[in-house]
Amino acid sequence: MAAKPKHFKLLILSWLHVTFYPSDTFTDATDLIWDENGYIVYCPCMGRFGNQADHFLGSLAFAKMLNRTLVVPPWIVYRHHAPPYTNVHVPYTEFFQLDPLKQYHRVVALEDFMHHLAPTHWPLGQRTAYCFESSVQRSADKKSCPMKDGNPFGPFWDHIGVDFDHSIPFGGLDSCMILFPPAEHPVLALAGAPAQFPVLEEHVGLQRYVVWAKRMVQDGEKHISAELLRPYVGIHLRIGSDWQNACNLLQSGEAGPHLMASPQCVGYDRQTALPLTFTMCLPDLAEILRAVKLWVKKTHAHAVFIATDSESYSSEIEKLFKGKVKVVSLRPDMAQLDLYILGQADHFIGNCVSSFSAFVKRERDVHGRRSSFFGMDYPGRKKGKEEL
Ligand SMILES: Nc1nc2c(ncn2[C@@H]2O[C@H](COP(=O)(O)OP(=O)(O)OP(=O)(O)O)[C@@H](O)[C@H]2O)c(=O)[nH]1
Ligand SMILES: *[C@@H]1O[C@H](CO)[C@@H](O)[C@H](O)[C@H]1NC(C)=O
Repeated sequence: MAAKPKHFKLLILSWLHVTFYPSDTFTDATDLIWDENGYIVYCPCMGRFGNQADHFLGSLAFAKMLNRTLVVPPWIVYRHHAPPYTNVHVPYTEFFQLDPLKQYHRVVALEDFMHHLAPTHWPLGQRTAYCFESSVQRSADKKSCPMKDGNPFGPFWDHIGVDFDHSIPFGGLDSCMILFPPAEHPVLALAGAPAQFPVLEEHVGLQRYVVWAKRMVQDGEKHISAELLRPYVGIHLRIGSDWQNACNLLQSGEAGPHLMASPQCVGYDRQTALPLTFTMCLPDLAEILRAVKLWVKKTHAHAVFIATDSESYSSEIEKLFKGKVKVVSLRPDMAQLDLYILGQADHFIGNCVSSFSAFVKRERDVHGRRSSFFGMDYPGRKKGKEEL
């Protein structure tokens, strides 16, 4: 029965340029027993990877609170600059393992849910959309949930072959538990993640259940041993033109210390949040070199790994160490390879405002590995005076 998704997987992997290993990722259909307490299905329709990951953690917590099984969606990857020039839906299990999530709460991959459970328990003609009353107001007929309006909404549900037959609007997520008992509302299908961005402080620790897939580990470790030397410092440069626009909000005073992922370094409490400087959002070359020099020295690093959304400044960084430190930037087709290698670094310097950096920071925290940010050498402290 698993033949269909496996075959489909090959198609995805062919453009991701990942080696295909026989799958350990698809659940044996026999483990799938219908959960009488119901399911939550959602589209990770906001943002790219970092945003989707934040939303995933919150959704996991929400499913646990409602005691419904979370249907784990694929990652939506926007391949508009390169083949296949569309959205690609990459199963969760391409990057991470499903089983560790089960230590926290019941989950099923969306692909498995659609293949094994939906035909009997969520059949055609009985698919209800649940959405906020406010979004119904925006729909064409003012009655339906606009589940498939626009990109990425339409392509997501089309990808799994879902059309909605009914709509049930509701006021807010906290009313779901009372309004929708699972006996009458077995599958809560939501237009977006039942979660906040950035991830709430109390859900940051759920990162421990997000464990890399074996093939990601193999691929990542192969690069680390072939191209890097330990100890190495990993840095994330989020400096491209889209990012410059976001950081300009700080320059113009339109944003306070809480801008996107920044609570991770300035603190979650608005009252006590540390200042968020422009350099923290958009480090210039001088700051990049300063921070790299500091942490290479402190960790006695032999290599620097650069993940970047645009420029790598690798020749400038090489010059800084007069060729004595190996400088590596892979610019992989698949951003997750950068994430993996940053996660394994002996020290990580991230961008406090970026949710891509936040993914790495959370993972490193789980494993007790040290991180800092550009413009903030000691996260959560105003001045980096304390010793390591
Ligand atoms: N390979 C690679 N891709 C990156 C890097 N930095 C950013 N990107 C790409 O840019 C995307 C940025 O979006 P997010 O992952 O949501 O992270 P973010 O930095 O909070 O950015 P916004 O969502 O644009 O606010 C990532 O998902 C990657 O696709 C990097 O260092 N390496
Ligand atoms: C939660 O759901 C599971 C699985 O359906 C069920 O066994 C369990 O009794 C439920 N717990 C509560 C507190 O309702």
